[in-house]
Formats: sequence, C-alpha cells, structure tokens
Amino acid sequence: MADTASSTRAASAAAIDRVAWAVDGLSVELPSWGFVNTGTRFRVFPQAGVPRTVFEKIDDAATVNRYTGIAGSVALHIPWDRVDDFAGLSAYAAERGLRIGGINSNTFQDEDYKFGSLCHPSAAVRSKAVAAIVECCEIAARTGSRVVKVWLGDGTNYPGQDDLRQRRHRLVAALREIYPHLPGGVRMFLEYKLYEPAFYSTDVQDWGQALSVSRLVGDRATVCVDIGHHAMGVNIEQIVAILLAEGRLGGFDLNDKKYGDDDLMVGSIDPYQLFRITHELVNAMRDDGDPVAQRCARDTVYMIDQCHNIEPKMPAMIRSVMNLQEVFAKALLVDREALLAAQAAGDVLEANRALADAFATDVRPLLAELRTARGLPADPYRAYLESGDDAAREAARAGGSAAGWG
Ligand code: PSV
Ligand code: MN
Repeated sequence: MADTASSTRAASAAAIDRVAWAVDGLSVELPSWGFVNTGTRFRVFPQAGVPRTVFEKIDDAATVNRYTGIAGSVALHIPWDRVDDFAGLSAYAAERGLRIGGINSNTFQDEDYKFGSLCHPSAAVRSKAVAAIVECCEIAARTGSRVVKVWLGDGTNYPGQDDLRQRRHRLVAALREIYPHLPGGVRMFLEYKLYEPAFYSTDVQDWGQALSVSRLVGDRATVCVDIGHHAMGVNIEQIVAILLAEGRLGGFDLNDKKYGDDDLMVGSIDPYQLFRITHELVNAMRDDGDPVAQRCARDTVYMIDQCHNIEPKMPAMIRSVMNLQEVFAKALLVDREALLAAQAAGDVLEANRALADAFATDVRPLLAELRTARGLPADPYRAYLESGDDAAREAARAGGSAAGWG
C-alpha cells in the first residue's frame, strides 16, 4: 500500500516537472483591443468598466498578468493606441511588469483603403499604406517591441474587379519597401485570412501565400497563424509543422471559431485542435535534430486575438490564458520517446494513444500546485471573480467614453 502511495507521489512529481514550462516558460501576449467594446456589424453591446485610454488597456493587461503570471506583454494596434510619447507608454507598461509586444498595423479603416492598401491599384494609396506600416516600425523602435504585424484587409469582391497577379506584385514590392525600416532584430509577421472584409479574393488568403511572400521579402519576414482564419476542416497543426520546418512561423493570433472568424475564446470550441497545434510546438522545441524548427518554436509569439462581445472581458481574458496554458501542459505530458518508438515501429494505435492519453489527462491540479508554489492563485479565474477587482474597475471608470475599435 505504502509502495503504491509513494509511486503515485513520484509519478505526480515527475508530471509536475514535465509541465513546469507552462508556468515558467510560456509567455502569452494580450491584445490591447481585447479589453474594449466590440461586437458584430449588427450590434456592439457596451460593457461597464472597459478602458477609456491605452493606459487603462495596459492596466487591464497588467491585472491579467498579476493573476496568471504568464501574460507579460501587451500588443498595440495603430492608430487605435497612438500616443504622443511611446517611450513613456513603454515605461508605463514596464512599471506594471509588462513589455510592449507586437505593433499591429491597421490599413483597413481609412476611407482611402476601400479597394485595398498595399495592393491598391493607386500608387498614392499604396504609398500612404507603406507610410502607415513604416510608422509601426518606428513605434517598435520607441517601445522596444520585437514585432511589427501586418494584416491586410486587401482583396476584391467581384471577379474582374482588379488584376489578381498585379495585386500580388504590388504586395511584394510594398513589403520590400517597408522591410528595411524594421529596427534591428525586429521581425515582420504577415498574417493571412481566408476572407473578410473581401468576399471574392483576398490578397494574403492562406499560409502558402504568406510564406512565399515572406521568402521574397527577407529573413525576418515570417508568418502569423490566426487560428480563426482558415476554412472549415483545415489541418492547422500541419500548417504549423511546415512553417516550423521552414523556420518561418512567427507567431499566433489565438482564438477559436465554430463557423467563420468568430473570435471566440481560445480553446473554447475545439480544445483538441489547440492541443494538436501545441503538440507540434512542444515537439519542435524538443527536437535537437532539427535546429531550425527548434529555434523557431522557441521564438514563437503567442498572442490572443479575440473579441469578448457578450462575455465579461477580464474573466474571459484570464480564462483564455488558462485555456492555452492547460493545453500546453497536456502537450508537455506527451511521452515523446514512446511516441517516436511507436512511429518508428509503424504502430499506429500506440502512436495515437501517446497523444490521446496526454490530452485526456486532467492537468488542472498540477498547474494549481505549480502556481501556488510561485505565489500565484491556484485558480486565477476564480480568484479574480472573488477578488472584487471587477467592481473596483467598474467604479473607477464611470464616466468618460469607453474605447472601441477606433
Ligand atoms: C483580422 O481579422 C484580425 O485578425 C487581424 O489580426 C487584425 O489586426 C485584428 O483582427 C483586429 O482585431
Ligand atoms: Mn488576427
């Protein structure tokens, strides 16, 4: 009996060691725009307590970090988060334990961009869009950010509306013009999306397009995978594996979807898909035989890109960070030696079981123990709900105008 108890304790200590990276190594980036009022094109349901300024967005991100301990950076979206003094903004974030993460460019909300930005038929509009993204490069320098992220709303709505091949040439030329403005060491992420706002063709519509363009632009141009930006049934983990093999995976925009780009909480619809994606990342991080993929996986940025339209934003963000952490913990539990041995032996069922067993493990007690040992709440979500911080946030922000997507 005593033997069984001690071997159970040893197994649990070993499991805790294996998942520790999810608490000590994983770093999740929060989007400044994840705390503001958002909705669909049909209705925005405003919430009490949402930030009114970029400083209050950073305060919210800092709160999420205080509860979870792994959300140490906040991404900005320009012009939504434009301030006069970006170095000052970066210092404000640092005082609250945060770093400024990716600078997200916005070339989709200006009247001039009706027919596109970098791919627009007019050279004048293309130059304006190039200047907007060059400004993001400058902001990256001033804030110490390591990433400039480019997502384009560019595309066409009707066959014949524009020349698809010329649009591609314009895209490559414009990105080549921007690239030399990246500060040293800063990477460019090119984010693809299947459709929306364009409904017939999208200029950067899939990972193949993003990868091939990145190659034409430069070594520090990489691909950003937004989980919601794929057609139904697409094997996203395989895309991730290929991008890792190519050394061109930059980062993720994390969310989940049921149908289109629904921007639901990461891991809320298909946690098994998220697990399969994180497995590819953990597998690459552990693969000493593939240094390109290993380095790429270690440098990958995990940013949340969600809208909380009907759910309270702060607990939703905390839950999202925890969802990702839990799925990573499961991926860390995969018995890699057993998996490789089963794969080498052609043992399909055992190979699959190595993944299925890890996914089926309840990692919540392990994570609770690790968090407690680090002075964090065992359950950050519950701790936030019971803290009174949400009521204080609401009370402090009565009056003024709440921020939104603008
Ligand atoms: C586009 O749908 C997108 O995912 C891009 O990342 C934008 O920058 C972001 O949404 C805005 O929320
Ligand atoms: Mn995105």
